Amino acid sequence: MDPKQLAGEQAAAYVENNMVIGLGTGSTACWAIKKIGERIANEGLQLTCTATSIQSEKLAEQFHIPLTDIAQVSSIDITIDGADEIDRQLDMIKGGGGALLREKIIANITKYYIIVADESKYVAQLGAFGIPVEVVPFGWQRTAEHLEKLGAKPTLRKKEQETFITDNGNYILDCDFGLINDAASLETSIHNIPGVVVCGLFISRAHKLILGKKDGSTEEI
Ligand code: ABF
Repeated sequence: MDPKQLAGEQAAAYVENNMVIGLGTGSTACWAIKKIGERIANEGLQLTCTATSIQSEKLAEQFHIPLTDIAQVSSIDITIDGADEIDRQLDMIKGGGGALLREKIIANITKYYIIVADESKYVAQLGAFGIPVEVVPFGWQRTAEHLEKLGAKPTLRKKEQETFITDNGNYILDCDFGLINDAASLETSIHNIPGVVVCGLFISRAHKLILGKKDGSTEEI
């Protein structure tokens, strides 16, 4: 079985009746969303679900999961989400899918944040994957210059030769900082730059990591 499917389906087993659930973004979280949809149908689970992106909203619709707008949700019991990199302290780089702002807003109100990933995402030190930084379009070039002063090589994200626009109407600068030594300080420094909406460093937010492995096993950390 696909390691992403292994991890996603194992995470879905943590969902219990009457919970409030956050539905993450990405191909690994997709498997959890699919399994949650199956459990609702087979077990008659009563859940309140909210989504971290238009992509996960569409998956919820595809798998017949009724959604509640985030405006009606003050706290979330479990969110199941993916990551681009996650280290031994469960600090992460997220945002490769462009959903980092809504993911971080939902992570902030989540009691138990479960990350699902294939083992390639589990790293000794963050940074091989450039940090996605969501920025407002106004003056993005000046924002990029501030990120360069922090040591980044920022690249404006494109999709099919056009500037990528997030669900929130913003741009993303993918910032190569090299391997990161003090992720918590870097997250704060990036967030202090005018024009930055959110950065893709998620520090001390994950409660559990479920890794799917090529040998068909999983590991919970
Ligand atoms: C999302 O999951 C993003 O934060 C991250 O970029 C993505 C990883 O996608 P995948 O599971 O497809 O590798 O939450």
